[in-house]
Amino acid sequence: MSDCIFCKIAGGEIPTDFVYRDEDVVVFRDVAPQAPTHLLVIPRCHVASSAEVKDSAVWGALMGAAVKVALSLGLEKDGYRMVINTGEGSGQTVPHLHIHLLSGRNFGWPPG
Ligand code: D5M
Repeated sequence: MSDCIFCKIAGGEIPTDFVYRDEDVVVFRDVAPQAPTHLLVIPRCHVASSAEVKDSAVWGALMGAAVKVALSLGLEKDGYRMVINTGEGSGQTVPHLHIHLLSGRNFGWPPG
């Protein structure tokens, strides 16, 4: 999608230091980190939100990449949290599906 900032990041139009890339997924650092480690895991294809996923293979690619990156960084030692905001009411601000991968501090429950 031409005016989607995450499509531009995935497509290389916006220079980005990727933490991980494969043919379906890219992972990069959140510009406004909410934890010492705060990564965004996104599909290369444009999907507006989790509610818009039509192909379940997207979930396999996204979750597989997220856990692979988490383990490669040793985040399981202190724990990590994955968050998917869906829709404005949840706090979603960028309408391109993304998993927040957060670690490096204690997280409260229930989430705010
Ligand atoms: O999360 C959207 C997240 O995307 C939010 O934490 C800021 C981040 N963001 C927005 N633009 C950028 C760029 N250009 N680089 C890195 N991170 C970015 P949401 O769940 O939609 O609120």
